[in-house]
Amino acid sequence: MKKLTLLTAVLAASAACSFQTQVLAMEHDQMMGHGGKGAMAQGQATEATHGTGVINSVDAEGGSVNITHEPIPALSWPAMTMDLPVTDAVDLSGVSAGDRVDFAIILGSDNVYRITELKRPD
Ligand SMILES: [Cu+2]
Repeated sequence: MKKLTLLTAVLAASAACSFQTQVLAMEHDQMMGHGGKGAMAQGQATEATHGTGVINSVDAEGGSVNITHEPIPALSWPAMTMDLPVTDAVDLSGVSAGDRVDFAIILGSDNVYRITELKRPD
């Protein structure tokens, strides 16, 4: 009975997850594949890669944005919608949902991609 209750709770929690969360989880799986491979092949990925996209939401407190970016050939990334953390150098007060932005990302030594520059095109 306890197990059943737990299962029900888990299912309820899953159902509460938004469709977007499911999409993100899926894309993250894909990203592990292409992101990891590219990083391995290049060794230290300290050089910034540039991309463009549209901001869907900004989490200034958490230091991340949800962005729908165009393909980034240098990383073998297809166009996708994803959450990307930003570094402390990025001022998120200047961007909001719906903004088209140019950005630079770097793969950290912890294997996490972070936006290091984010700006609206001039
Ligand atoms: Cu992506």
